[in-house]
Amino acid sequence: MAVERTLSIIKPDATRRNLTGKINAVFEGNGLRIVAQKRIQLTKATAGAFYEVHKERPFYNDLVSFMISGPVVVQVLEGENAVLKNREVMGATDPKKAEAHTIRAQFAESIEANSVHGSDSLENAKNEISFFFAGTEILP
Ligand code: RTP
Ligand code: MG
Repeated sequence: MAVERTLSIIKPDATRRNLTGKINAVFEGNGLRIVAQKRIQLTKATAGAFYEVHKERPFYNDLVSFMISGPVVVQVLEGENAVLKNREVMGATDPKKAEAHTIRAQFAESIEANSVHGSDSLENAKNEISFFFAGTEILP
């Protein structure tokens, strides 16, 4: 297995409920190391650009509004198989369908306010990490 990096975002529903530490404990407990992290307020332009791939989806405008409704924590997670590992730890998009031990099953409010984002492929992870972080901000 290869050591990979993936982009994670703790979404506004979770920062609002003071869940950053609990979510980070799940990452760290599953062998994902937080090698970069910052709390930021996304703008409509930034959130819109980040979710550009979903532009034609019916939930796009709502998703952008939700993502700018409060601060987010953007982070780089590193570990063996980090992209897939993080997707497993996050659980299904819809918390009702997520396995019980996952972040979304434990913390998400709805299919939209689902507490975390995680890159879905190694290629997207590289692009998403460079969207938010300079190389010098990542400290393994
Ligand atoms: P993410 O990109 O945030 O890691 O989540 P994902 O891959 O599990 O889900 P994706 O299909 O990429 O959708 C991105 C985000 O859009 C919101 N969403 N809302 N209202 C809806 O039916 C709906 N479907 C998706 C969620 O916040 C989802 O995480
Ligand atoms: Mg996705």
